[in-house]
Amino acid sequence: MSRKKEMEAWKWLYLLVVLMMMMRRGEGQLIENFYSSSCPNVEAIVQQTVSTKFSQTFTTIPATLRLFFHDCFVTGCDASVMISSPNGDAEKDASDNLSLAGDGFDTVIKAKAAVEATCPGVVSCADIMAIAARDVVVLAGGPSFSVELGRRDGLVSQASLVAGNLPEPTFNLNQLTSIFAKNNLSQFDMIALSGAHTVGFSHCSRFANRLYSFSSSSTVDPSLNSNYAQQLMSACPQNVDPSIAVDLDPVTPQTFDNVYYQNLVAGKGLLSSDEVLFSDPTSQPTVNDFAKNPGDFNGAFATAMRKLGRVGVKIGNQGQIRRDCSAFNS
Ligand code: HEM
Ligand SMILES: *[C@@H]1O[C@H](CO)[C@@H](O)[C@H](O)[C@H]1NC(C)=O
Ligand SMILES: CC(=O)N[C@H]1CO[C@H](CO)[C@@H](O)[C@@H]1O
Repeated sequence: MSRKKEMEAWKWLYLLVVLMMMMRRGEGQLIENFYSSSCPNVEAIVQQTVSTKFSQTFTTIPATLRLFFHDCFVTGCDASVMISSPNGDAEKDASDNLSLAGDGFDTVIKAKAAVEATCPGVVSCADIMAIAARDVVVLAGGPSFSVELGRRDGLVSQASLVAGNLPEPTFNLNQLTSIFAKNNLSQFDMIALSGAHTVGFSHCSRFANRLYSFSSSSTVDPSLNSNYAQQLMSACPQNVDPSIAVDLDPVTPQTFDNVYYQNLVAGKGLLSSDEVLFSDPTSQPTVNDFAKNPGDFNGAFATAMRKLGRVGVKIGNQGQIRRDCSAFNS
């Protein structure tokens, strides 16, 4: 090869590498300072709205956190769960979403309105949800972490896409692990994210089988602490009003802490899917560690939330930046 041809070849190789790096960037990457020039105060604006809403009702915390989780597990973190359909067939209308508390939707809609007032048409609803989910954790006393941004809002929201994509409270460890694995989350991440059940409520119907019809040999789930089982039976008598709900964390229901794991060790996990994390010997060591070491839980939770925020994201020119979080742009 002549000297000139060699130079030419190197030049092409260099261009190819640069191009591949640019494509990679456009492909799957979120970045922390995505809005640093287009909407530098976005995080402060969202935080302000979330804390105002929190001062009105504590439900802001669990409702916003669960909304983010459900959004991410169904067609990715793309605010598809926010869409309202006049026909009642959007993602939020699916039976698994029936119990998503209205305060989560309200928080995101208010934060979007505040952001639009300063930076119209720039910040996605999906990013606002991710920031708000972090902010509620911090407001309840949990760990802070930086949120990666650059998500675009999805163009699809269908109730029929929900079934099979969300974990059920009756799942065993393998079922829990595999539904999280489908979303690039490890069993360790799953155990840490379950710690979100340190706040919020569950309706009686989601665990009543543990009290009244557990198995042929025992009507009450033997992994339940017996005093706790008694308490639950009085809060949730058979045929109770379906709107009745009880605290997921009976000890510190309004603090984002590791007491959830101490409850599991004590047989006070409300859902089967909570208690199984302690009763299964595979996950028990991690539960014991999180119960004893709040720092380990906080670190694992923050890492897992960032990973959750990457699930199925749309970036670059995919999707759109919705003007109204509850409707696709027309
Ligand atoms: C590990 C598998 C999980 C299962 C089986 C599960 C199941 C449930 C169920 C059945 C409820 C009660 C809903 C109701 O009756 O209203 C609930 C509530 C809740 N879940 Fe989960 N969940 C899981 C993981 C997660 C994750 C990963 C998060 C967030 C990171 C989360 C956040 C919440 C919150 C905050 C509530 C309380 C909602 C409220 O009070 O409005 N859950 N979950
Ligand atoms: C999981 O990660 C792989 C590799 O980075 C990616 O291609 C895939 O889209 C991710 N899946 C989800 C649900 O985010
Ligand atoms: C909060 C919310 O939008 N919940 C909806 C869930 O789905 C049912 C219908 O299945 C709606 O009636 C709820 O409003």
